[in-house]
Amino acid sequence: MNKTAIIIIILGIIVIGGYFLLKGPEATAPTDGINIPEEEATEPVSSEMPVIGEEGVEEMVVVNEKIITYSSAGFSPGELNISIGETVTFKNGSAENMWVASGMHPTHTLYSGTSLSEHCPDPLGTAFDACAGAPPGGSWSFVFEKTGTWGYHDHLHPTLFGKVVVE
Ligand SMILES: [Cu+2]
Repeated sequence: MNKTAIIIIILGIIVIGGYFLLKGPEATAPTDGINIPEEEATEPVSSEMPVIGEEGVEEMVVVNEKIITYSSAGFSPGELNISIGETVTFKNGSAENMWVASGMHPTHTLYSGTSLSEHCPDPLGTAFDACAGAPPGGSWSFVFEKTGTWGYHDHLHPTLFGKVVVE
């Protein structure tokens, strides 16, 4: 056997050994919750699984987010039913800016009881009015804290509108 063959064999052993070292113990198949030995049951969850509260995980876990997509044809779905406290994200899939705002155009008083000139800008997000245009590919999110049927429109294209029903 020449040196090269020996080196190849040694490298192979290192690679295979390293693979098993990195792979760690075989994952156990999920059971129906019965007969899990106490040791396994108390083991921490696999590090590959996101855990709420861990650093960097908050962005991945968006609770109760509903999506409405905007295009040049309008908002889709045109009517969305949600529960109070839920977040609706309006995604701009059109080629122009999108300014989501509560009815009625042009004052936007329906949701907040205040007009555009009174509630904009709205950094706390209380008026259901983006108060600005989101660019193509951008989005705008709003948390609905009031029950009711809330008509809205694109302030830049007021003929395009929809409604969010909050229960
Ligand atoms: Cu408007």
